[in-house]
Amino acid sequence: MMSNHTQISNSEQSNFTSNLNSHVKGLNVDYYYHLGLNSTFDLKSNFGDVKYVLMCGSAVRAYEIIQRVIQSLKIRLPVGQTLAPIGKTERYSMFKVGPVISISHGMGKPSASIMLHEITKLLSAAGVYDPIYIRIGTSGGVGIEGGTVVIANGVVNGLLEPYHPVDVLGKIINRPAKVDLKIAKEIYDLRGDIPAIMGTTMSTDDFYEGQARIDGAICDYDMEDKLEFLKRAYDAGVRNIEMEGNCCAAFCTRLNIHFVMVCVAYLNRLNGDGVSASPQQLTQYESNAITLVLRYIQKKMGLE
Ligand code: R2B
Ligand code: URA
Repeated sequence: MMSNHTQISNSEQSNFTSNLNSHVKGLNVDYYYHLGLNSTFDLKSNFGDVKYVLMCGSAVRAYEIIQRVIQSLKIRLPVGQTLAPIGKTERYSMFKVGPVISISHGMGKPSASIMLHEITKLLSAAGVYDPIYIRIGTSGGVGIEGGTVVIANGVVNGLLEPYHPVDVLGKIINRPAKVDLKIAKEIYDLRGDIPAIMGTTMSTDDFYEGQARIDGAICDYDMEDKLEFLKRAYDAGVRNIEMEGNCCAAFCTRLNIHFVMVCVAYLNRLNGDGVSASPQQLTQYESNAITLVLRYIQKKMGLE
């Protein structure tokens, strides 16, 4: 039942600008407040060539990702120069090289949503056409080993529904959350030696109770309840759990922007709750998810 809802691609061409809020066009200046930028900057010359928006949780990872982009796209920075974040960094960190933006969205859907609104308006004002948004993340696996990369072929919320509920004017709007299956499959086909699968990703509103952990400060259920829920999720196709995917997917579905999500599993949640892998191991896991996405971008840019 789930897959009927979740396995619908965004359309081939993403003319997202025509779907944007028309009130924005009437503003003299549009403030991308949390990014520390506004529409009076020369957005066209600085951002007009963007094609790929790589989104991740932390500022540190956004920097690591852009360093990997520089290497893999063979971009040469002027000698002695390092890449600086664009705009302000209190909330998010954004970097750009060539057609790629790497930007952090923080933890959880409210934080991700604000970043999505502002970067999308900025890209529209810059004249960007048909961008691809890719979330590169970490997650807990369900029935898969730590280190496995999950390329989402569907996204569900913590109720196992393929929606992202948004409160608007005192009412809940259940926005459908879909991924671009064509791009997801293309990325999967580039896995080579990287352990990777396609599966449904569950996006929750919390790391502990929302993800059926028994090691949070509050837990009103027992181990049996936890495993019953995780097995129910597994049976519905869920292979990993994280905290922003359905918000990103629903935002992109609403605006007709291509969206895919590539998240590595840190652990198998059927075996435990604590993230016990070593920092080196976790870095390697994350690196695998980044490598997969870079293989896709390299292929699209003819750089293989
Ligand atoms: C994955 O990891 C974070 C929680 O540890 C959260 O942002 C997510 O989606
Ligand atoms: N991120 C999550 O949201 N859950 C996990 O279990 C690991 C990383």
